[in-house]
Order: sequence, then C-alpha cells, then structure tokens
Amino acid sequence: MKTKAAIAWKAGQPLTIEEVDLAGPREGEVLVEIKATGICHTDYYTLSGADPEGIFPAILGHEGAGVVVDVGPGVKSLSKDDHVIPLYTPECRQCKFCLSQKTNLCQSIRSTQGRGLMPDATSRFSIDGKPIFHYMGTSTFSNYIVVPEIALAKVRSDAPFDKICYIGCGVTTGVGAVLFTAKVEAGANVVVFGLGGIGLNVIQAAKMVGADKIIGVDLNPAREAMARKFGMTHFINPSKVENVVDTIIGLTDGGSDYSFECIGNVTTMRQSLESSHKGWGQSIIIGVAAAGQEISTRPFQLVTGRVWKGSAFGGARGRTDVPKIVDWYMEGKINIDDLITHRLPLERINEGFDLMKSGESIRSVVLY
Ligand code: NAD
Ligand code: AHE
Ligand code: ZN
Repeated sequence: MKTKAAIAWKAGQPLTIEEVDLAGPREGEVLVEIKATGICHTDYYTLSGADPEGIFPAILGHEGAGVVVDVGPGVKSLSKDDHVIPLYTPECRQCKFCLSQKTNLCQSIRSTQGRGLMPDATSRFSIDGKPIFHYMGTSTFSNYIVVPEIALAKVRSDAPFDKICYIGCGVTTGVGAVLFTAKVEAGANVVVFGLGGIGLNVIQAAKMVGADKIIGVDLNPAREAMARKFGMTHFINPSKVENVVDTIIGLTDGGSDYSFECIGNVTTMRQSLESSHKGWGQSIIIGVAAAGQEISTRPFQLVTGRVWKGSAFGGARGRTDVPKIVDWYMEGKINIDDLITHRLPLERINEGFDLMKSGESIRSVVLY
C-alpha cells in the first residue's frame, strides 16, 4: 500500500513529505494507522546528526497513537480496530531482560531496531524500490506503519489520539522516571534540570507523589510559569545565579533527594549529581547526550553515597504500564492537555521542529 510520510533524507535537512510504499505485516507484525504523533527532542537529536545510531534516509517519529488496520500471521493479542500506542521499548515478556523483572529494556528486537530494520532485518518502507529505514521501531511520522506485536500497547478506545500520543514517549518518560525508576517518596526534595516536554512531566509526577520542594532549573525564563502550574515550588535560571549546585544545596539543607536531568547536557548531568544529598541523593539521567560526549565527576561524589542512575522510557514496561497511564490521563490524574502547545498537519512538521528549537513549544502534535 501507499502511505504519506515525512522523510529525513540527510542529517540537518528539513523533512520532506512524500508518498512511500509500505509492505504489509509479516509473521508477528501489525499494520497501524497513526492518527497523531508528538515531536520529541530525540527526533531532533537524530535529525541533527548527533545520534551515533542515526541512519538516513529514515522516517523518524516515536510518540504516536493509532488504530490497528490489519494483523499478520500469528498475531494473538491484537485485532483490527484496536487502539494502540507504538513502543520504542517493546515488551516481549520472554527475553532475559523482561524475565529479570529488573529492567524495562526488552532486548528481543533491539539490534535490528537500532539498524532501522524490522526483526527480519528488512524494511517495510521503500520509494521506487529503494528501502527507507525505520526509526526506533516506530516511525510515527508515517500515516501507516508496520510494527511487531510486542511493540504495541493496547489502550482504551475512548482516549483521544491527539493527547495520548504523548504517552508514547514524553509523559511516560517523565512520570515513569519518578514512579518506576526513582520511586520518589512523599516529602522528598526533587530537582528537575530542563523544563521541556520531559521535565514538566517529572514535575507533575513529583507533585503527584507528594514531594516537598520541587526545584526547576532552566535557561528559558518562559518555562517558569508553566512549571509552577504543574507543581514547581522554586525556579533557578542558571544565568541568574553564581553557582547552580550551591544554590540547590542551600535551598534543600544539603542537597536534593532525587534529581532528574532532562536536557542531555553533560555539564548539567554533573550538576545534577553534585547537587544531590550526601549519603543518599540520586541523580537520574534522562537526557540523551550527543555522540562522543562523556560525563565526569570526582569519584568521591559516589564514594560518599550519591547515586547516578539512568532511565529509558521512564522504566515503564510498555504493554503493561502504558494502558494504565492512559487510564490516569482519562481519570484526570495527569495533565497532558496543557503541555500540548501546538497542533500541526504533517505538511507543517518542520515548523514543529522550529518551535522546539526556539523554546516556544512544549509539545507540538502532528495530526494526520
Ligand atoms: P525539550 O527541548 O522540550 O526541553 C529541554 C529543556 O531544557 C528546554 O526547556 C530548554 O530550555 C532546557 N535547557 C537546554 N539547555 C539547558 C541548560 N544548559 N541549562 C538549563 N536548561 C536548559 O526536550 P525534551 O523533549 O523535554 O527532551 C529532553 C531530553 O530528554 C532530550 O535530551 C531528549 O532526547 C531526552 N529524552 C530521553 C528519554 C529517555 O527515555 N531517556 C525520552 C525522551 C526524551
Ligand atoms: N540512539 C541513541 C539512543 C538514544 C537513547 O538513549 N534513547 C532512549 C529513548 S529517547 C526517547 O526520546 C532509550 O530508550 N534508550 C535505550 C535504548 O535502548 O536505546 C544513542 O545515543 O545512541
Ligand atoms: Zn522521545
């Protein structure tokens, strides 16, 4: 069949809208019509050329929601008309990682996914017979996609696609990092570096679990008002204070209990650790840093009890946890609507990237 998609032909170039050939679902695969997709900073990161796994030409996008159109042989858990959210972190429930119950990082299809291919090492997308690569196993900047059954969360059918698409990455990443990775407890002091599409979700989850101080750090002063609305109690603009680490330590009687880096900058990653409380403070790295970047600190920071941890997709097991997060949204427990600041047709997707770069948008959602 044909599908309309935004193609990334080369790093650093705007996407172009084209008609693409899409081959049907094979064994264990599902054809999905994407109804809406968010634009995450990670899409921009890969398009910029900074992603060591970035390959071109590709169809980017990993924050979508849609409807099952057809299923391939052997698919048992999904059928036509089911509402789904594609998962860049699948959940096979069979690999060593899934069975460990210690991580959400299912590895059953990770190596082909990282090479822009389906699990059988081929692409379903092509133009004039030449393959176009998939991205993060999802490629939600295409109106129709083929994905493995294990990479789809089935969700309730009364949830609006234009809002729950954001649960496909940003909401789950931020909320999950608080609930599943850090397990923040009531009364804890929390610091959030970066108040964008991820950081604001960290803030709303910190408020939800009853954190005491919730300190936000961002260079963009326009982020303060929105962050306060979501539960931030103190704002630090790094350009307005002499030393961010000392300011946090001063506000928190010795350092944060939990600190979340939601920028992807190795300097703020270090600040996130070093402003954590001696003996127990945890710094959770969510931001994705460019190829070649490395983090550093004095090992004494770790010897004296601070912990550096990472979180991918909020530590969420997609098929199990994503439907619950959709329920939380529908029950009014989490606010998604106010974070979606812009809505665009696919034809204007490049404007969505511009709005992110200029700091004007929190999330732009593309509607098909
Ligand atoms: P975003 O662009 O919406 O937000 C980034 C925020 O950081 C902006 O508000 C910006 O003003 C602020 N900022 C930038 N440089 C800063 C600095 N030096 N000091 C203080 N503030 C600064 O991006 P997003 O969509 O929220 O994504 C944030 C990061 O999280 C990206 O690196 C993205 O790739 C990553 N990410 C990781 C996961 C994961 O699973 N680990 C999931 C989604 C996104
Ligand atoms: N290809 C990148 C990996 C970037 C990365 O860490 N991605 C996160 C999700 S970001 C979503 O917006 C992730 O899930 N990581 C775990 C994994 O297996 O990729 C790079 O830098 O190499
Ligand atoms: Zn993302």
